[in-house]
Amino acid sequence: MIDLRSDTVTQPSPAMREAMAQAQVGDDVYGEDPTVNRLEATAARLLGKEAALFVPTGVMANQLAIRLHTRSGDEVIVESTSHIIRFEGGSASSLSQVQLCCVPGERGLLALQPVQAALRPHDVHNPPTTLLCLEQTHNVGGGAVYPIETIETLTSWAKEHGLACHLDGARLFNAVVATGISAAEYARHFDTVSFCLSKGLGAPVGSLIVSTQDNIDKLRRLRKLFGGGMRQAGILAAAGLYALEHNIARLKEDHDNAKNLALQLQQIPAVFVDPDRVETNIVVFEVVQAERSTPALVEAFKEAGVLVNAMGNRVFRAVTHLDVCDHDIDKAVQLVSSVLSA
Ligand code: TLP
Repeated sequence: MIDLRSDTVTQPSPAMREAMAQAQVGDDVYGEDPTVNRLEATAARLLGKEAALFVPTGVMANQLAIRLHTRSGDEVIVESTSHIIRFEGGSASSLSQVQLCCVPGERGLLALQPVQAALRPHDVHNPPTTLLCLEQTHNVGGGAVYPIETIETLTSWAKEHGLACHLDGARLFNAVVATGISAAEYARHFDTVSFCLSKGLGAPVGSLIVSTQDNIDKLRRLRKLFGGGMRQAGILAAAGLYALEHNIARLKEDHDNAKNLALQLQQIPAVFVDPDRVETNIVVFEVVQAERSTPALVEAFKEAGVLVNAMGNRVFRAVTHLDVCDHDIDKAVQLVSSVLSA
């Protein structure tokens, strides 16, 4: 089975498991896990921030950031197809009692003018807009990379208007590898940045959130409040350290595989895909075939031996990662082609 549903599906490699087995651990709620402390220091250094906090998931990282930067009744500007609105179970409204203002973007990327228009004037009728969240790379946008200039424009404007800025950088390192711009250069524009170890970086669990020391102290308390205080988490942090050391540069292979996948899919008459839009490790493609429904197509691909996720009406997402190689890509295209010509 060639699993292209997500880069979350990777198995920890034998070397990563060995690093986990050897990890020194302690009780992290007491701040005594040396491996977690080392991971947090490494993440802070990599992103050029004062401090970092290890959390179980990307969702928790985003939700902690929202809780940190807002008060109940505030409004948060997000892009309409962002992970925060689409895939986090409504947690921003449930956990932080904020309202999300969804601004449409182009492939998930916001432009200044519609964001400016979303800012509500100070008025007793209006919720205070206190936070802007961006996503790098953009998941539903097909792994699209925010140009650094756009980030600068949006965040400068936000700061001028008193909004805090959070980056959901679940796949920030894909952007780093695609552009050559450092994680610290991206991070410098934001008050908080989260990134995931459990996506392209290949760790089984974990995300980090980086910020000032003062914010991280507050987030540490909020993490406890959200039920995310972990004990001998060094076993997981060791996987994260291994991932940061060994699995960043190799993301280029995933990007090459994704581009190759798009170029080959483009040759299939029933498929529409624009390879020029494939900037990182996500390929969004459409099947132009009216006879079969979206779930029927997902099932047919699965029966043939390829797993992809449906993203819309006959629109699918294929994600490359460290457990698929170039041969798997060739094979996946053959299988998709055979399903569509059947
Ligand atoms: N994305 C998952 C699913 O939840 C859709 C995936 O398969 O792509 N931010 C972004 C941009 C993400 O893509 C994800 C996970 C998260 C946050 C949440 O991370 P986890 O799953 O660790 O909570």
